[in-house]
Amino acid sequence: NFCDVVGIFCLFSVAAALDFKYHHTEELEAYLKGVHAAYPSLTHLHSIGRSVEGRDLWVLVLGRFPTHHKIGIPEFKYVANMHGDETVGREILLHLIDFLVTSYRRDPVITRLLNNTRIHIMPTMNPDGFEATKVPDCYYTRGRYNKNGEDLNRNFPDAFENNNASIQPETQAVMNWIKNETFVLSANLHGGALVASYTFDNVTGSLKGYSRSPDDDVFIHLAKTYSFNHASMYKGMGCDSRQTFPEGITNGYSWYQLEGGMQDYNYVWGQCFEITLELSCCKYPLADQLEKFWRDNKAALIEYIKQVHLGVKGQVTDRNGNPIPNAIVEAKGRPHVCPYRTNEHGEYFLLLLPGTYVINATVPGFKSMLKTVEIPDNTGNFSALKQDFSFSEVSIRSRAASCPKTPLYQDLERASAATKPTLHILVLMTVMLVIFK
Ligand SMILES: *[C@@H]1O[C@H](CO)[C@@H](O)[C@H](O)[C@H]1NC(C)=O
Ligand SMILES: *[C@@H]1O[C@H](CO)[C@@H](O)[C@H](O)[C@H]1NC(C)=O
Ligand SMILES: *[C@@H]1O[C@H](CO)[C@@H](O)[C@H](O)[C@H]1NC(C)=O
Ligand SMILES: *[C@@H]1O[C@H](CO)[C@@H](O)[C@H](O)[C@H]1NC(C)=O
Ligand SMILES: *[C@@H]1O[C@H](CO)[C@@H](O)[C@H](O)[C@H]1NC(C)=O
Ligand SMILES: CC(=O)N[C@H]1CO[C@H](CO)[C@@H](O)[C@@H]1O
Ligand SMILES: [Zn+2]
Repeated sequence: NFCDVVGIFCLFSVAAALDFKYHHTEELEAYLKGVHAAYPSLTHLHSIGRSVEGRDLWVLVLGRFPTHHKIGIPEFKYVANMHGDETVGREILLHLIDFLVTSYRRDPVITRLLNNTRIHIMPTMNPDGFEATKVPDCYYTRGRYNKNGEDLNRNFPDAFENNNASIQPETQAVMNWIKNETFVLSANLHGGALVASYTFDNVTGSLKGYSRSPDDDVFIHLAKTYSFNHASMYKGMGCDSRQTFPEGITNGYSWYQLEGGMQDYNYVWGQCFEITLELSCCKYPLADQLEKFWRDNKAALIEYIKQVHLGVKGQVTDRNGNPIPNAIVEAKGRPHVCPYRTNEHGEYFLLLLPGTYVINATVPGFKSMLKTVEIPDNTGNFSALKQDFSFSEVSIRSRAASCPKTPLYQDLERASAATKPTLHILVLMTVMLVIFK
């Protein structure tokens, strides 16, 4: 690590300093600042905004180029503790940080992972809710909500329905952050159950109990990557006998419907595949269990990050080799209702399982370019397949384009909607289950 490399006595012996205990606001900030001071070239620490009570929303970025995006290096994120009383994720992300920085240049796999991935870690999205939860408690408490009493995982613009909730500062900060970075893959850490849940959470009409996205196969793979690398999640026992999850995964809507969730927002408007990880039956367990939670999740957290290298990536350029932003790049047969577009560097990233795909790159106003790609099983390779597109007839930058933040799937689904689930079933499900995701 850094201390070894420069051969000085290290003031911040981070590994030894990180106990298995709960880190409150000041301790969490001190820990993150200590890591950054000890590993200044491997980490970047910044606050993406403030909570209602003015606490910083810290993000530690790790990677060979932590301060900025590099072309071809995908951006990954973990967000924990958006429900302030769900605390396991908050602590295990600190241990993940500790593990990553201390393994760099020692463990060849972690070294390659950090050399080829930019990893953003937000241990708490709801620091006020955490501080409001005074003592460990397995069940739901008011600390779930932010200081204004809003559930942050119901607070995002919804793809299916107008979401009336007024956007909270914590939500706005995350929305700005998502807009600012080209995130490709993400997970959002919760507690109160033991399952990996994937998009969609909401739906218009009845889809026979399953709200399928065009990338359902990829989401199932992502969720299973977590559950099967976890000590017990894959067994699907859930937390009580009334609720089992085969292979430790579930479609979000199949479990229960929710509106304004962060994972649907990431997928629809952030071009980022996000899943929701429920990591503990007890929402806020005693600190003496944290070491076991870290052990149970460590391999899964790492394997999940590696999945950011699935599929295909590349750049779209014009005849002068200049990047074309806002070009639409999609795999044929899996259109996103808000089409995925290249970033300011003309880059695209599409998470796809191994197989043959036709990639369609379209610069609005010009004709499309189609390329058939054979995506190998190369997750161990720390790079997606590379496939660039060069538009010889284009020499201007395309106009800026964006999707409106209004519901998108509504009309699509209503056209084919079957009967809606009856209202009393919805209400019952909501009352019973609203305390998890
Ligand atoms: C990782 O990057 C560092 C810094 O550029 C380089 O010295 C090292 O060889 C790389 N290691 C691997 C395994 O890619
Ligand atoms: C919430 O949204 C619905 C449908 O968009 C609208 O009819 C209703 O008036 C809104 N309620 C509030 C309190 O804004
Ligand atoms: C957005 O990106 C810029 C440039 O990398 C950075 O300075 C700024 O802090 C970022 N803001 C957020 C909210 O992430
Ligand atoms: C390629 O994508 C564009 C933009 O989404 C679409 O209009 C066009 O029909 C697609 N072409 C094919 C052959 O799928
Ligand atoms: C792994 O990456 C190397 C270079 O980055 C490439 O030559 C090789 O074909 C890749 N292997 C697979 C299986 O994708
Ligand atoms: C269109 C639709 O069914 N939207 C639903 C999204 O989720 C909320 C909360 O469960 C429902 O009230 C909406 O009807
Ligand atoms: Zn939660």
